[in-house]
Amino acid sequence: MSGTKRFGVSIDEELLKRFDKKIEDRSYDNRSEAIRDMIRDRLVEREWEEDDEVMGVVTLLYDHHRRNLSDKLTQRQHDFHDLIVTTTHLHVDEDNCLELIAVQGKGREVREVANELISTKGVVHGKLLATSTGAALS
Ligand code: NI
Repeated sequence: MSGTKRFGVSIDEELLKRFDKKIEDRSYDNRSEAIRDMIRDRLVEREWEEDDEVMGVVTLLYDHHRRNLSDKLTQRQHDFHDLIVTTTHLHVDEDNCLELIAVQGKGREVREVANELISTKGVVHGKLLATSTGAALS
């Protein structure tokens, strides 16, 4: 990590008031950490836009009684085995399963595997959490 620099920012008073309220709601102790997080968040978005190496987590909620669904999801994960880092399966209750699938690869490939899994018929709720390898953030 490189050294820390301080810089001043001119900002509209009303906008700053709204910003302070927002960061207070999110439990930030100070503006600096909130601003650093916003910058990192934008940099991560940029990694995805630029099709850089990224990481993500796909969540899939489904009823395992649904015919062939578990097999289909497993097959799709094997189809993309080079992008899947790990999978965790939680038996939420007697019917519902939640899978957490960590994926790594180029932004476009990771989005593709996420879309393939989430759009599988029978998946009740699916989401892609888009994050980073961290290589460009430190
Ligand atoms: Ni299960």
